[in-house]
Amino acid sequence: MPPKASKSKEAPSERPILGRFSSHLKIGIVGLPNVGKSTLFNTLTKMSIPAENFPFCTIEPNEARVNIPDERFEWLCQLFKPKSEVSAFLEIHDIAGLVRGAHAGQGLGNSFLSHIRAVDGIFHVLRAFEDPDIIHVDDIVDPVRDLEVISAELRLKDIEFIERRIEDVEKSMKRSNDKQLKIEMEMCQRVKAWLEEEKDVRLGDWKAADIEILNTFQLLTAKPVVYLVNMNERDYQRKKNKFLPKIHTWVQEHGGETIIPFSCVLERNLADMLPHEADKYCEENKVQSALSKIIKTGFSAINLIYFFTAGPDEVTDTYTLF
Ligand SMILES: Nc1nc2c(ncn2[C@@H]2O[C@H](COP(=O)(O)OP(=O)(O)OP(=O)(O)O)[C@@H](O)[C@H]2O)c(=O)[nH]1
Ligand SMILES: [Mg+2]
Repeated sequence: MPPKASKSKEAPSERPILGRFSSHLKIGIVGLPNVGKSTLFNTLTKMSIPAENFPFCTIEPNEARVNIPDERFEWLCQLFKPKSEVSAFLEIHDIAGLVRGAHAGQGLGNSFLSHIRAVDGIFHVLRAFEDPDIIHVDDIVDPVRDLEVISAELRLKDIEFIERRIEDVEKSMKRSNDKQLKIEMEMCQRVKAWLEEEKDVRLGDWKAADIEILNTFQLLTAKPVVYLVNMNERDYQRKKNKFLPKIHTWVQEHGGETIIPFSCVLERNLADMLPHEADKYCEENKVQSALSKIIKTGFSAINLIYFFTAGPDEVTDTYTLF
């Protein structure tokens, strides 16, 4: 028997995006210590909106606004020559490294988890470069283990939040018969069970009413994620890295979000060159900066209003996975 019309209308064709509608979106750079987050932040923010076009461009040393590269916008500006050109922007936050046990206060712990709570989406930076001079907190470079560590920390923090919320709602229910409290309690129990199965909230099949409640929680695992894999320049150039196949498999098993390979070293070198030198270098070495793709993909991953075509998933398209 065919499904009822009303039911098929309800069925979501794609996973709903949790989050908020805003023209002021923030994305946080998250990962273990020493994986290249600040280096990426510094190169990304060299792409900042020029000061005269956008006041308060640099908010704090670890927060900056970058404009969203958009050829349509540039074309319109060239055509109409407006007095001021203010394009869409993304606010990027460089967040200090998380370590195992951060949810319980290890490392720089809890305060950084609260910084993650304040952003709309996450750039999860993974270290896929080996360099004995750059210490890895867990000694050996293993990005899949790192993915497990960070995602577990975010989930554990969410469980802690939900448990506290359950206690609060329970207290309120003793004082009031409000139907809304019952709905919230039921939602909290479902979210807690989901997290305890080691699943991230953003991967749940939530209904519109659920999402309305979920959005008030600002859970860490509800935030959209883009994985940025930092590799050495040679691997980036030859589109091959020994860790990439395993990262790809892990990501496919945990939501299948976009993976963007990049090279901090290359980006830093390009940022230090004059534009024509950088162009020449890229042409001679057959490489391209990944920054513009990173910004566009980050913006479209968290933006509920504008959608850019971020292009195909570069990993599955052009990278050697096996
Ligand atoms: N060899 C190599 N070194 C890198 C690369 N990316 C970053 N580094 C170096 O790794 C060190 C740490 O880089 P940061 O960008 O400060 O790392 P981070 O993730 O911000 O670290 P925390 O702020 O401590 O969490 C610096 O000495 C960088 O120069 C890379 O792709 N290759
Ligand atoms: Mg840093």
